[in-house]
Amino acid sequence: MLQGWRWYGPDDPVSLGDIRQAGATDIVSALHQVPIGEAWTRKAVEERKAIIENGPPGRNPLTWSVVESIPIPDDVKRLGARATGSIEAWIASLEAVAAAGIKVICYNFMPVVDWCRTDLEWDLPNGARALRFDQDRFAAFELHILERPEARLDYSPDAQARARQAYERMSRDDIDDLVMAIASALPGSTTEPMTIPQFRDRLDHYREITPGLLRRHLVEFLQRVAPVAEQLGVTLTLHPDDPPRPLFGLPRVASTADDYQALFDAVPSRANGICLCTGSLGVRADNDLPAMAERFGPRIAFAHLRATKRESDGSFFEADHLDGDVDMIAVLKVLLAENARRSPADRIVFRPDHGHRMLDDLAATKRTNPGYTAIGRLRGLAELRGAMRAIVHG
Ligand code: CS2
Ligand code: MN
Repeated sequence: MLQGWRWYGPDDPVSLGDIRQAGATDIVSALHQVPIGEAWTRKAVEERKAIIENGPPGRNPLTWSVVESIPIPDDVKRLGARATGSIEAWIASLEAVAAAGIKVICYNFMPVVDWCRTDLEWDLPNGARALRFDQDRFAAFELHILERPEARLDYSPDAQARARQAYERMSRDDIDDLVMAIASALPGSTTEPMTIPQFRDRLDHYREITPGLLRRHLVEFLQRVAPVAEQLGVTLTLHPDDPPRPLFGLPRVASTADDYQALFDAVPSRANGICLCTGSLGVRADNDLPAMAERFGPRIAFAHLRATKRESDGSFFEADHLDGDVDMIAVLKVLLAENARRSPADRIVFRPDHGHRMLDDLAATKRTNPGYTAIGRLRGLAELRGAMRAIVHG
């Protein structure tokens, strides 16, 4: 498998030189500067590719192998095939990417909020810091900050009482941090940052969108884009919902094996693929990750390998890459076997996802993207690499 690393572009505090030292060979990047919904130009893609691939002489080469993500604008999620202009712009971006020889594109279909956490600097017992989704703090946000009218129906009286206590414990700064984490869009998010009033408006736009309708819109989108991707030899990989369950009363349709199966049945094109994110999917105890890797093997072009640890109330945090609830060794075995069956041009790219903030990255002066520190991900990648080497060695 190819060792990938997400790079946010020239402003990323982690440099391409750092990535070479981490031992990764493949870059996962996107034109994050382009507003959501605007078509990427071939020129802009070529410029980014040149920055990545024309490294200093004598240094290990890097290849831009995966685009993560071309964002899907809100109207596609709400209107499906009727969002013609947005789908056409998305196809133009896909064509620009394909013209640069990049064969894998990641995307997701989460409405209003992309990946979601309540804590970006949660202290681990070893002194490092992790990302966390705390169910009570999340409920406190919905009930007392966003004040979503129907939210009460989603929580038992007991959960509501815990949310109130969590809210009452928060200082003004805590509240600001929580709003920032949830509403201001985390790094790489494919949804827009929002103020609280904008958040309420966006939720309002989704009133009529049932899970069935959202799935239909995803299928309509794929029916339009997959033939173009197939023609160009590109695989589209759908990133799972993070977390893989409805949030804010909004439907989510990429959370389980059944969700993915429904999409593959509706759009059998070989361009219709999956980004196997073990951390996102692993938040559900009923997602059997080695079984999913086995079942969808040929459709996996890209993998995010990280591990989450679930708590009984629905909270979870990002554990060390080999020490969460997912059986990472079993997943690696399946992926390595799948990869070995493929031609060299078709190898699976994986990246470590969401590392801890640790060692020098803890310095207050250090600018880091939550989950995307150099050292934490280097640790994750090194552990995965060691495990893979041991598996292949037998
Ligand atoms: C991550 C996100 O949530 C996750 O597992 O991989 O960082 C991801 O970048 C976004 O959801 C967009 O793909
Ligand atoms: Mn992921």
